[in-house]
Amino acid sequence: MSVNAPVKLTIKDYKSELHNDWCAGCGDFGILTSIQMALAQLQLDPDKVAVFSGIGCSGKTPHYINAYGFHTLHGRVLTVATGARLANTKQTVLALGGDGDGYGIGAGYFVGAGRRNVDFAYLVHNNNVYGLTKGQASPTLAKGKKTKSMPEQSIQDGINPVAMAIASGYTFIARAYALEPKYTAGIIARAIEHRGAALVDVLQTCPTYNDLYTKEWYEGADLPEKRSRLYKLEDQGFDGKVKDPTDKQEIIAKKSAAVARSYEDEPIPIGVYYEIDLPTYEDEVFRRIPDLKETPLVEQNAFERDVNPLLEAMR
Ligand SMILES: Cc1ncc(C[n+]2csc(CCOP(=O)(O)OP(=O)(O)O)c2C)c(N)n1
Repeated sequence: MSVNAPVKLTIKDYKSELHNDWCAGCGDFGILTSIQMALAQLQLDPDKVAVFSGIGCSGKTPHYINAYGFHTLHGRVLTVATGARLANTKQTVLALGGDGDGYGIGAGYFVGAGRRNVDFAYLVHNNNVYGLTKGQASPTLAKGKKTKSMPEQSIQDGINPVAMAIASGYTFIARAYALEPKYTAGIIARAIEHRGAALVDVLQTCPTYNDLYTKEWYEGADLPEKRSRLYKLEDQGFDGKVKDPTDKQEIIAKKSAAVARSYEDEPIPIGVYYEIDLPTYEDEVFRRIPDLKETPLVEQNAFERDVNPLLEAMR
């Protein structure tokens, strides 16, 4: 082998040495493996990847990935990920957190990030509960449902993350299942490669607090012929990709089809619901401040910038 032969990165290259303290059988393990598989699939240098998380069991994920990482504040992961991406547009940015983090306390930021279309991939570990704080109902748990960690049935209805993402302006929207890492890795790789804000809502089991949506439930262990409660959109010929992003009618048709599928609850569709190629927030920043394209903010010396034209304009 030549000394200059490129080194092929494998899953091992994205694993950290830190001790993992998730519960045995947690769906977070499947999501972690899926992320590492996706990074290896794309052969991304760990130095060029930054992973941001909110607070929750899922928030520990960056600790277990060999890349840059930042465990931020509850519900604020998208604000930090947005800032980091804009400061260094040479970095691949992954944001992740729980469904409580993203769709509850972080819901306003969720909408704002979709509107901006900053180029990052956001993975939501959707286990229907607040895992870290002992299993209270999260925003995705439907009205009338009661997990073993709740004293009563949920008093309010659940939200629909896919429909919420469509309405907010995300340009890549998918759903995956934590215990199918190979498939989930493929979806995550597509979300990373997509230019713009990508959401992957990952259905995740919580063996400690959620006794309703278990591995056995998702995989239909109780159903005739053990028929899975999940199906893949592409297996039914569904194609959520907008071919002509200037065609309003096509956009409306594709958004409507995605929303309709997202309300199916048994079986639940997984796969890519919607995808469109639109200018990103960064494109607009580069149009206004062209030198940021070649030299990201982190590589510039702010003190050397001539701020006089800006001060003049504000006079
Ligand atoms: C501002 C703020 N409010 C509340 C909390 C307490 N808290 C920590 S994690 C969490 C919810 C975690 O649930 P989720 O986001 O679904 O993640 P999971 O633990 O299930 O991965 C809450 C309410 C906090 N840390 N900060």
